[in-house]
Amino acid sequence: MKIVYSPRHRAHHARQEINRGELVPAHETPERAEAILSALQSAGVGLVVPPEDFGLDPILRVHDAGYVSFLQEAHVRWTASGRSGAAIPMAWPARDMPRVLRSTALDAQLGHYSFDIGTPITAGTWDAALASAHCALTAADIVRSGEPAAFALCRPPGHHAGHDYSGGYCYLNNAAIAAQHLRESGQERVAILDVDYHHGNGTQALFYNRADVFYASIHGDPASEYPYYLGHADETGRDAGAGHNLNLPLPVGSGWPEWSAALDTALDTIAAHAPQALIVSLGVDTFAGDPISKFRLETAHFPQIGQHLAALELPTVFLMEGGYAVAAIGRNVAGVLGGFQQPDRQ
Ligand code: OKP
Ligand code: ZN
Repeated sequence: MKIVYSPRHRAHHARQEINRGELVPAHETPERAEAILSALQSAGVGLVVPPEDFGLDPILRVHDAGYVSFLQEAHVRWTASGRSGAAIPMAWPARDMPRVLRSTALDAQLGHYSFDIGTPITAGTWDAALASAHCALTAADIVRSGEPAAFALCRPPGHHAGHDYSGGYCYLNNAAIAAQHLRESGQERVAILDVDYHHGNGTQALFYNRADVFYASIHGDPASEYPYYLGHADETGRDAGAGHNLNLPLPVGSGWPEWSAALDTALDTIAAHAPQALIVSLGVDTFAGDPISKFRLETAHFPQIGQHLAALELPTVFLMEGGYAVAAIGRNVAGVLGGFQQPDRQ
């Protein structure tokens, strides 16, 4: 399958993040994408192609225009106000404060357009995020044109970003942008399967009241795991979207037996919704060696994930989300895609 990749991801490079109350080296690094690219090339997964330029239109079908403008300007404003490094939010409205943005202060806007402190905006963040979304759109078009699958090597990731907020290393919701694009180019029903360790709160929220995009996620139980405030099993959709959201939270420490049982449930439910296309939010932070996650999948399990997905026999857009064990991320992603392409060989 084709691999859609842009070196523009490198423009987004935060050196540090705040984790567990400490300033630590960032986990979401350019090396992640480079490691995936070289592993996919070594494994012969497919031709590497650049993203097409879709401009802003398909982004604005999902995200708020004020948010998109803010992302483009935030770091320039940060620097103009005499600060160095990345723009980082530090204040958010509490429940009894109005959610409408009245202040023109940069710090008010940083808080308004985000939900955590871990998603810094650097000089190149906007360029990288836009290229990442264009990778997802290009992969969607490749599949729409008749190829059975494509892989978008998205970086930064997207599944935590909502209509008008960043968070969890995410700025633009690549999966949602690809899903909306498929919807508007004629696919009546699209399913998104999110296998990243973390619940894709942004993707869920964007489609929560819609029946045309089904969202299913297998993730660390938000009772103890990020993003904490969304991803519980009783969130099943609202209004027209009732019954079109499936959360399968698993306890910390879960391994292949529990995880693959949840995958079977997710795939059965997706099949019952009879979508015309599948988008896979592919995170490999379910790996036992992941530094910020707590499932116990081994490298040998990733080809089996691909194999299970192939059994759905749906046009499939894979796009990259998380995975932070850089030494293993390439082989784990190559494993999923290889298992999908050659299910009999696994
Ligand atoms: C992004 B993706 C918990 C800190 C959590 C954010 C994690 C974002 C994961 N100690 N920090 O879903 O892989
Ligand atoms: Zn994750």
